[in-house]
Amino acid sequence: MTSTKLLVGAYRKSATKSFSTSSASLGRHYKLLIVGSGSGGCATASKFSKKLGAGHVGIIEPKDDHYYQPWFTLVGGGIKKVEDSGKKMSEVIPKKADWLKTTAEAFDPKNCTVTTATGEEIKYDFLVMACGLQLNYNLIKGLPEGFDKDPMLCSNYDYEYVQKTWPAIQKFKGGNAIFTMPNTPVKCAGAPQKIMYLAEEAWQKSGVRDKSTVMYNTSLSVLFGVKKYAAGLHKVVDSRDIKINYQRNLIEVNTDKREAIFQKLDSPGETQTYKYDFMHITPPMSTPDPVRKSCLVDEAGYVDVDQGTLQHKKYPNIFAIGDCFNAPTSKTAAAAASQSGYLEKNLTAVMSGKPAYAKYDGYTSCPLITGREKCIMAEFNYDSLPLETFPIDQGKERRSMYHVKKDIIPIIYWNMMLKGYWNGPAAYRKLMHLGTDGPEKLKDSY
Ligand code: UQ1
Repeated sequence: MTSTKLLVGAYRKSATKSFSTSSASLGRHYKLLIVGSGSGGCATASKFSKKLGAGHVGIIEPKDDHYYQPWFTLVGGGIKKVEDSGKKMSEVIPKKADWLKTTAEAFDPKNCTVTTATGEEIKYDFLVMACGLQLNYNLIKGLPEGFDKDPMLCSNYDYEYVQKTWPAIQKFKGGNAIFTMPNTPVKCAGAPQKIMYLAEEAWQKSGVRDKSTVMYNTSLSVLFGVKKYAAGLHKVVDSRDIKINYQRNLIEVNTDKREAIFQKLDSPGETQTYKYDFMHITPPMSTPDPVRKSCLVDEAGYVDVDQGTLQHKKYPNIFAIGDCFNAPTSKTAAAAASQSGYLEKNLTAVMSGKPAYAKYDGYTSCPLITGREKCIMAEFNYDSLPLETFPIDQGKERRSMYHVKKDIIPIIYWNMMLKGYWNGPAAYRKLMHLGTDGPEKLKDSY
């Protein structure tokens, strides 16, 4: 896996101005500094560099490439190519923003500075934390090295390991196929099971399904947190004879014996060992180490914001967007898109001396692919109530929703969201429900 540290200080000529912190002049000061150029960071940089003009927005990001991570499910399922999942960072960071190609190592919110890996202190008037989540494969004994030893271990969450998924699915000749979900919040909580449905379907077609047990070993005690979509998923699981083992948290992989050891969260101190012939692993995740160790986070290690305004609870000139904060919604790019609209309003207000006023409702969406050409399009809010865009029942498997996910949303993502022009589908939801009782009415029946 690429270490972010290795990239620190690297300097690449690119379309977007990029600064190595070692070669640029010291003592820089930005009106708005953004930490991270994932989906939330880019959308924010686009919106505010247009408003504030060139030279006033800085964005700290060490990586060379930006990946559209929802694509990885399709790569693992043999539907899309990994090469098409990303673009050069220089192409997605807006031209009017300064790209600081390094990592943020320390935060001093009282003095409004961020110290980078090269020791530069960058000053800001306003800070947006958009640093996402880090993948902690190393917290599972036997990983990450196990991925190099066993071709039947794969993981859609990582650019390298996702490339093992489809070959492993094709190689599987029967036995135990295990799909895991860890004991931490993850980005896209549906992804650990989407790949299971794609794999199971492939095994039905290749004829190995009758010789195999397909298991979803999840740390949670429910299949999905929203009743309506959990009901739809349970129908899928039952009809396809998939076994769900609740409260099982993967702690060790022994590649020599092909054994996976799970902590039994319902019987403290006990473990359970499963033989595996194929395993898809979703790793534990956390905010990046420097953020997790900073004073910006709550006890659980997430940036501590007001769940409505996304403003930091202690430092009013700091906001957060995307996967890194502690508001209780499901972490997805769709959530970040919706948040970007509220963040724009609130940060603009605070920049002109007014209070933050716009209240994010927790909107998030998870296109739950259940097979090639099938998808349950979950959309919901903080109260786990469905907030559906289309005037159809999205709790059922639908071909139309599969094509929305596979063909339409990537176009929206690259051409609208990253450029600051997509705040989620809320406006379209109202339009789509004109002439019906509307989603508000539908909500009552859930
Ligand atoms: C969405 O807005 C979005 O942001 C770009 C996604 O990102 C990957 C999504 O997956 C989804 C589902 C949405 C919601 C949009 C529609 C049309 C339901």
